[in-house]
Amino acid sequence: MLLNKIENYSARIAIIGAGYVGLPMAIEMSKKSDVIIYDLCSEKIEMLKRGESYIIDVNSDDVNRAVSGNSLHPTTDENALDVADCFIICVPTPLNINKQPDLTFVEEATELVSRHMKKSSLVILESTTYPGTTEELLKPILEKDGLVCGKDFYLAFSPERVDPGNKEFNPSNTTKIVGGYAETDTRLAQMLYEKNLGCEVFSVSSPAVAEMSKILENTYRNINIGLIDEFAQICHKMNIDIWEVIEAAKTKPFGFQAFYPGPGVGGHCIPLDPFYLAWKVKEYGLTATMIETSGQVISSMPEYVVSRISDILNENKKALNGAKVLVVGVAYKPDISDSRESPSVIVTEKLIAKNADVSYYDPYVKSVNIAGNAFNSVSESEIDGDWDIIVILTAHSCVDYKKLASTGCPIFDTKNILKDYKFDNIVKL
Ligand code: SAJ
Repeated sequence: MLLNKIENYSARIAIIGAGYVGLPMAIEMSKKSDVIIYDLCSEKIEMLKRGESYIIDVNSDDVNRAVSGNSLHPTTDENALDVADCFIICVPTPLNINKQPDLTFVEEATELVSRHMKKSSLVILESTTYPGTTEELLKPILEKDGLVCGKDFYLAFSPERVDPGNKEFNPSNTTKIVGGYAETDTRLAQMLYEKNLGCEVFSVSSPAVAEMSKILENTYRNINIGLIDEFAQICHKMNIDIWEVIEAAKTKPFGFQAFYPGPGVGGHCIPLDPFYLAWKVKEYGLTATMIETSGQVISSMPEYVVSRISDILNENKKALNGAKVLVVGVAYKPDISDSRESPSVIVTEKLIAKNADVSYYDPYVKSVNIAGNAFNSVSESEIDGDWDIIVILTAHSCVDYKKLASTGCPIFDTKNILKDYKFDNIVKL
């Protein structure tokens, strides 16, 4: 009986996808149960086998301990999944070029599970997706050999809540939402997380409720970031300091949460997840107006930043064409090395398209592909070089901002990280 196996930690868990969601969870769960972590990428799996981590929130000692302790089994061999009782799918859910959901990874992972799951297996999807995915896409695939969901296997959705780089919250102290196909499915998923992560588990009545709650979480962030980005543009035109406005609004002890403007929204969640819902609602003859509008504001930010850079150069009698520009920060947010969907990359591509001579400095990102070319970060010793403008796009905490502020070059600070330096050469978003 699966419930008994979960209760006595003898249920074997297979995590499909060794990324920023799957790996931290696998490390945590392997402290209590036997965990197989499967990924298509052999480099990742070989690193894990050597006890090495490639995820900022997972240290190699923990990987080494789990692997050498034989409680974590990294593999690219799908046949290793035959012994698993529980499958947790943690694969990417990107958008395609037309901003439509691309569920290829989820579909392939589900097909993989269907080839190796056995009677009474529990299958959980964690990848962020539109409401309905678990029951409309996964359930038919898993039932195709005549198995019946809720009887021959169990199915649930539980949204991942990983905040890359967050030092305070991790899988064991972040409440987990679970929504199963039926009560038994929910109960099994709840038990699996409670026993193996030790976190609070909040059960809901269906996978769709759980899927929608995750979309709400990330849409809430997307919309509020779009709002503050629009406020930043309005305040600049009205010659009002948006950063002072936010600090003032923050003094309200209730009913307000501060968000901060920037060059756009990066990462593989906030800019993408809301558009899973915006696409799905069209089936119901609806338009997700707020999501679409916020998306337009956010997507306009890189161009807006480039126009502000051009204005600053112009005030210094310089053209953008040929200007020596130093971009500080290409990661999509502070103190991480991930540059996926980074607005800094988009801004840099736009600067290059206008023939600016662009270099970048990012202590976390040694090299990055920009406009089809490989760029390497300049060293910290070069940041006080002879630049026509320095543009701060990501506010890593380890950068020597005193050195930057003292260069005397024009600086465009899109994250107000230089708020303590009152120099005329510093311009804020
Ligand atoms: N950003 C702003 N202004 C803000 C906050 C963020 O411009 O006030 C920008 C950031 O610079 C970044 C982007 O938005 O480019 C996304 O930042 P984020 O921290 O909101 O998003 P992620 O993708 O790193 O992590 C989020 C989680 N973040 C938080 O809860 C704080 C959470 O929404 C999800 O658990 C996670 O994505 C996910 O995987 O869905």
